[in-house]
Amino acid sequence: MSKVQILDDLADSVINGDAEKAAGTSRKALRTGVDPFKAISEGLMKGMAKVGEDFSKLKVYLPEVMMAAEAMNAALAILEPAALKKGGKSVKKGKVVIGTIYGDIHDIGKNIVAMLLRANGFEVHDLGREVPVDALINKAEETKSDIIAASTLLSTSMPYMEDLLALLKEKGVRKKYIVMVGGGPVTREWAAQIGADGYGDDGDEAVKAAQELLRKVKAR
Ligand code: B12
Repeated sequence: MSKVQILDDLADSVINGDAEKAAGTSRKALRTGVDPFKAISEGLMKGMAKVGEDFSKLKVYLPEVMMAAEAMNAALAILEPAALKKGGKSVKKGKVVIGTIYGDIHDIGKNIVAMLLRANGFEVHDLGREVPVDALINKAEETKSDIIAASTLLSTSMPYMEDLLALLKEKGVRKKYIVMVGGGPVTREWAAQIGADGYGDDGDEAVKAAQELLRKVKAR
């Protein structure tokens, strides 16, 4: 089976919400030498993009989306260790606290960002989903992190990102941290408008922004 066919099968497994096929094809991808990062970005994420598109056109409904998410997670569980091994950066570049912000349970994108940061040498403290803003700050203080990264796919949870920045100021620790935001409804313009330091349209951009922002801070 060709590598292109494997990537297509990964996308299809997410579209069809077939967790077994997603896991099986992920194993096949690794056996065949498909780059795990490529399997995620050009296989799984393509599938999820199609599901999102169909969901907004009411071609599929919430149960199908839930099954797609299960398939995606089953595949990520197999691909992530291989991706981290491939990244293999042993020198820690910086510390990040990450979480999906309060009110939101979407965590696939956040998990991918966390994985890519780890694969690029960051120490990542992932607080999961529906994370209150004070929990993000407390963890950053406790772990002496450099970056606080918040994700949301819900427009109704975006205001909590503004709360995060406000609470950092209120506590007098805003300057201690690089704050990055991202996820579906979040835009570069909005991120700048609320006073966040960084934004990323996807996982690769998130890593680049984290690296660049940290470099600037360390050069000060
Ligand atoms: C899968 C999914 C679900 C799954 C989530 C499973 C899970 N464990 O995550 C389930 C079925 C549970 C779900 C539930 C709901 N969902 Co939903 N869901 C989706 C769907 C189809 C795909 C999201 C996804 O995983 N994308 C794939 C990942 C890889 O992409 P991503 O998240 O965008 O992440 C990338 C970038 O954004 C970026 N990034 C992400 N985070 C961060 C953070 C930082 C710091 C940076 C720099 C970058 C970054 O990098 C990531 C990797 O490349 C979207 C549709 C869509 N077009 O997005 C709807 C969508 C997000 N859901 C939506 C809604 C409304 C809901 C529900 C409220 C539905 C309901 N009525 O119950 C509930 C949410 C309840 C809650 N309290 O949270 C809406 C949100 C609308 C809005 N703007 O507010 C969407 C857009 C669908 C739609 N068109 O209406 N959903």
